[in-house]
Amino acid sequence: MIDVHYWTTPNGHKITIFLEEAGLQYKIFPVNIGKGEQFKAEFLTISPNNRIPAIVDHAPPDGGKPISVFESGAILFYLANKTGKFIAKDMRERMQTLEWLFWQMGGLGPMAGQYNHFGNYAQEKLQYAIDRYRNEVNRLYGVMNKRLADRPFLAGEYSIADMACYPWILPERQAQNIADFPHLKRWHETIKARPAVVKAYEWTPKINPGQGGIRTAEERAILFGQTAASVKGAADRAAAR
Ligand SMILES: N[C@@H](CCC(=O)N[C@@H](CS)C(=O)NCC(=O)O)C(=O)O
Repeated sequence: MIDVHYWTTPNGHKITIFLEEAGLQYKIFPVNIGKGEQFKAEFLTISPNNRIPAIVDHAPPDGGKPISVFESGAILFYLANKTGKFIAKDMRERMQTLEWLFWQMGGLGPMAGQYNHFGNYAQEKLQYAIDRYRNEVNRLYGVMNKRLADRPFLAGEYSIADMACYPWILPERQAQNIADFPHLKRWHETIKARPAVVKAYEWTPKINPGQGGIRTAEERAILFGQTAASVKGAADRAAAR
């Protein structure tokens, strides 16, 4: 059994997609990041960066004690290694999968995240920041579109690289016109129709029926007001218990 510490966000969806695709047994532990549950002491012991997702695998492949993993890319890599699925065995193809996985983790995810912040969430509209991140997301869409022009998936067969990227292609939220990227559009539609992907997204209305972005001042303060003091505060609270 795998415990999934999860919220209904793109990085959370990556993991439920893998688990559904691989048919692994898992249990969802919701971490409501709008309410600050990512600062609970028990969560920080497995996810010291106070971010979802994180997993605990009670039956790791080495037969040892349960293992926890945080960072969605590391989790996908762990699960691919555990199951031997969605990552190529051939060294060259395997490296391509990792290249595109790291590309998502270091590029598409952070840049789209910053666009979401400045374009959708920030109350003060800073045109320079909005343009900067919308353009960068546009460039990254172009990179993916080109890559997908002559292959069905990012690294040969459908893999953890596709699972990492898919939840982050949100053209409307990212002020992008998907029609400008026909190969990306085809790839996105193909993955969206996969039964495991449909199932993975069924968690959203169950866990977070009011899904719809950050609305309250409290949610803003929790998510956008973090400093080192937030992490230290959580550690102090845990020590005082
Ligand atoms: N690089 C991390 C990013 C994780 C991340 O940013 N998670 C967001 C939700 S998508 C989160 O937990 N936010 C809580 C917070 O900002 O305190 C990963 O891929 O796992």
